[in-house]
Amino acid sequence: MVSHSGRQRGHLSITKWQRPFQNVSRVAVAANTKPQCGGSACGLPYAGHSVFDLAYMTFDSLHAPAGPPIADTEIASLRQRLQNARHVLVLTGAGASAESGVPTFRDAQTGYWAQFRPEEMASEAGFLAHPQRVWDWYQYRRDLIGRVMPNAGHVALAQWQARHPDRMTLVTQNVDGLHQRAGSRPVLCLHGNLMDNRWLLPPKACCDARFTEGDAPPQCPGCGNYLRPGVVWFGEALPQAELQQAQDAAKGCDLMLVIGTSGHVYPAAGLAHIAARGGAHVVVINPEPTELDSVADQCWRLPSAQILPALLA
Ligand code: BJW
Repeated sequence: MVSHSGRQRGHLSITKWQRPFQNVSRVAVAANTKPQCGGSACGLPYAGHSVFDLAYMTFDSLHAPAGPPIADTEIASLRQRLQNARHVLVLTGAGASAESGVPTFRDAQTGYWAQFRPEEMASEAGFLAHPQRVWDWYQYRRDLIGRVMPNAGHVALAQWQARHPDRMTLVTQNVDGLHQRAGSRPVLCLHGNLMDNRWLLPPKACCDARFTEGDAPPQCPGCGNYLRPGVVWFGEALPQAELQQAQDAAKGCDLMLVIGTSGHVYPAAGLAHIAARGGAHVVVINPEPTELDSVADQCWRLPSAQILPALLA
């Protein structure tokens, strides 16, 4: 089941579409969810699931065919590594929230939004060219985030972090606040927060957000300065303190979990390179191949909300 290549890489060869998901019942129980499909898309009613069940039920779990479990020895071995690790760095990306029902960044352009490239939407140039379009996209995503819940993966990370204070640094590229809502503290947010706004240009005395209104991108009535989402767009600097702490943690960790990120975007993706260079054992958890697989010691091709509760129990 485990193949080794490159840097002693082991791939648990289970992919989202080719092979059935593993461990559905075990993880679903850990997350207080039920493994069987409850979605109306599958023709079954939600009956039998409590509100709590539904809140933590993962989108993929609902639609995943059942399959043979991951080798318990693999899980046990990584759990042992976690227990023995001096310091664990966790880097999450959009895939960590996929099973909450949040489209990944590169899947976020669904429906109407599919016609626009992410780079067009998440950049200052894109905003200045089409402020209404970009603002509407963010409002759409804010509305969506307000309606979803942390999934079993977020909860498992938060609980492990609480049980092992000072042994985990949780770094996220996500702007959805779901780690925080699951109880994780602290969370180093490299790309800001979707729910925040800030002024596009340094605010003048006239810039007062109370006087902005309506569905249009809010503008200062005095100078026309725009309010924009408090996220980090392409070409913009990441928050310096958070990035520094994340890089320090990458240098100092002996185990790194890279969860639900394509590994396309730097400097966040660079954390895995730093950790690997420092001798840390790097594990990628993602149902699809990623750009960071080549620096990983192990790649578990699994949806994170399904495997993290078992791994971090
Ligand atoms: C599952 C799953 C399940 C599905 N379970 N997994 C070095 C080399 C090349 C380029 C650069 C470089 N250094 C910098 C750059 C330029 C640029 C960059 O990286 N470009 C690349 C595209 C090539 N970087 C920047 O511009 C950064 N700034 C910078 O470097 O500034 C320098 C500077 C210094 C001083 C002054 C001024 C400037 C900024 C990057 C900001 C990124 N911002 C965004 C938008 C945030 C706001 C918003 O959300 O709208 O952040 S872009 C977008 O990508 C978002 C994400 O956080 C980020 C990462 O995406 P992520 O999380 O990996 O999502 P996806 O969708 O790509 O992948 C999802 C994954 O989940 C997939 O792999 C799935 O398989 C998986 N998945 N279901 C687990 N159930």
